[in-house]
Amino acid sequence: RHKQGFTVFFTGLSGSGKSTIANALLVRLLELGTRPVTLLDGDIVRKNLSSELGFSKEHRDLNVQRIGFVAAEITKNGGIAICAPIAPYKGSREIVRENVSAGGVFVEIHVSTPLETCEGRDRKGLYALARAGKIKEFTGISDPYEVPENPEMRIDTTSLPPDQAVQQIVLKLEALGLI
Ligand code: GGZ
Repeated sequence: RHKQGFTVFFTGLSGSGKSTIANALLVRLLELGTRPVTLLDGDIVRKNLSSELGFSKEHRDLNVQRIGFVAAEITKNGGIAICAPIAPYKGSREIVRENVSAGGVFVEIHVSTPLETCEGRDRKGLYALARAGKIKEFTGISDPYEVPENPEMRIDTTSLPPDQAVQQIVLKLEALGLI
């Protein structure tokens, strides 16, 4: 039972709630204890695996492919990978989907919290810096975000607490027969 590995791949704007939900989902899946769980969060990956990369399209694509490679390896070996990069480009997300699907199940979750909410929160002050032109190529302000067309789920955190978001995801994973 539950031998198939899978990847939960969150994509969305900075401040959309990806990291918060990913961390809460990690805790929940560890509690269930069915398989080893690895979290590949955007900023942690950038500090370690992708420390030399910037935010051009080429560098973002490279960053997302690296995350996808690690997630595919984990999935192929029967584990659970949780990824939470912005991953703004459709083509890049599709390549990750193909790689992961070769050895398990790919679950794409668009954290669709609108820009107004993300910018209104501005927890790290990055949107203010981006508006002031102090951060170039900032996703949603001066750089594109290509909205996923067929994600397995969409979650808008504007008025949804993290534990309720996690509950919806757990139900989806159960419906897919993964947990
Ligand atoms: C977007 C940026 C940028 C620019 C720095 N654009 O909310 P955060 O701060 O903690 O997470 C964001 C993170 C984005 O890195 P990712 O690896 O997830 O992006 S991608 O998937 O596109 O490779 C944000 C911070 O880095 N950050 N500069 N210009 N976000």
